[in-house]
Amino acid sequence: MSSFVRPAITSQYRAISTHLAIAPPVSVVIPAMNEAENLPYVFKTLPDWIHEVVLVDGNSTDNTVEVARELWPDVVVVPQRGKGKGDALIAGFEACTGDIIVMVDADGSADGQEIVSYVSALVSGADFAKGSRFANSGGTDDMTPIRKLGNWALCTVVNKKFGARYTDLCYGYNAFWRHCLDQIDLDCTGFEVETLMNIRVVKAGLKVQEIPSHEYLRIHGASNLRAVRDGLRVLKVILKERSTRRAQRRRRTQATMLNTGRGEVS
Ligand SMILES: Nc1nc2c(ncn2[C@@H]2O[C@H](COP(=O)(O)OP(=O)(O)OP(=O)(O)O)[C@@H](O)[C@H]2O)c(=O)[nH]1
Ligand SMILES: [Mg+2]
Repeated sequence: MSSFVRPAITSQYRAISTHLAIAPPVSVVIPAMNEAENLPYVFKTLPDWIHEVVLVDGNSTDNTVEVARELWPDVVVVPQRGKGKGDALIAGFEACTGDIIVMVDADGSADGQEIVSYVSALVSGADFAKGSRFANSGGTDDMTPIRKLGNWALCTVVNKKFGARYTDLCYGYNAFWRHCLDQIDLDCTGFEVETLMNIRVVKAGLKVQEIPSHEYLRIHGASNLRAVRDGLRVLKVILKERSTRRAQRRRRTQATMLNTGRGEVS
């Protein structure tokens, strides 16, 4: 008789589509500043297999928090200490308890039904599932031609400078395994957060999979993004990340030369 004892199943698999069952719990982080009118559209599209929803409230002056609690009674509300979307997301990530974290905007522009595609990529081996409006079958109803041009130019610079192969850069619909956070150490406050994540995952050598995504029009209210101001902040992040990469390379070369006795460093 065989002495093999089947190991106990510690985590429960659950179906997230007709083709896929997963074990890891999935957290959804929603940064929201005065989005009460949009939240019904956002929550309506979220799948019911989500482990938790973390809403980071940017000191909303409307009833964003009350509406969120009404729509999703178990919602975890994180009051934002600082300012900006980046600051909100960092606070939200800290509060998540799931193994997988999905970022979803609260303006009704993201379809929660796409989460299954992001999660599928992650459980199939990707570390970071990056939404793209310009990958095949992605799209946007929301971007003006000038914003498309700016995004394309910044994306081209990132691809060239960091060896990435992105088709989109400044897009807020992404998902990743929680362990990525240890490797990308986020430290920014504004809309440049998405670019910073996209650069740091490449610098950290993480496996990135682009997910075609459709961005719908913001349903109610006005955008908090200012194309020129925020475009410049994105450019600043790219240049800063580039110079720290150069400094890291220099330090590595110097260390190698010292170790091999091929040079002296002053
Ligand atoms: N908590 C919090 N959320 C914010 C802050 N700034 C923006 N957000 C949220 O971040 C999400 C994206 O912001 P939007 O204003 O839609 O900006 P965007 O999607 O980049 O730009 P558009 O394409 O023009 O809509 C929305 O859910 C906002 O409510 C902030 O300072 N704090
Ligand atoms: Mg938006």
